[in-house]
Amino acid sequence: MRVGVMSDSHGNTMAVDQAIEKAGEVDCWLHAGDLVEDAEYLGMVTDKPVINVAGNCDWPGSGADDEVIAELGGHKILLTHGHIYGVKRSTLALRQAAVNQGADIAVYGHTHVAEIDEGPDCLVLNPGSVSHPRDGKPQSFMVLNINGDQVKVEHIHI
Ligand SMILES: [Mn+2]
Repeated sequence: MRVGVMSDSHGNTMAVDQAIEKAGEVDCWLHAGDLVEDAEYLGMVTDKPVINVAGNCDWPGSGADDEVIAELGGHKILLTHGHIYGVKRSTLALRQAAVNQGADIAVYGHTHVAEIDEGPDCLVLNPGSVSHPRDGKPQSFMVLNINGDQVKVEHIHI
């Protein structure tokens, strides 16, 4: 299955549209927060299931959870924005939380810097910001190609 992953769109629905177009066919989307409204927009325009969480800019009262475990293609994915795990300093607490909950993939955002960190026990991913990158590179998102145990990550710039 193919899972689209985006984060930190911050109200830029034009960027969301571009990501949808570049992603091609996906089975569902994950949105790692900032903003919940953009995740709702994503679901509306694609007609695909969207799993999403609240970011720090969605606090308080967005109605979305701070973290979710998504079970997709035989994998357990911890989805969270990342601010509650201090990801701007380190992703170690996030990785540990994922492993503690039996997740083999963790997806976060917040830093607006893309990351693919394989590690021994858990694949930690940040798709980058689809709207406001902070790494000097173009806006980006990811697509996970899940085929049994195998997870191939496409990092796509828009
Ligand atoms: Mn944020």
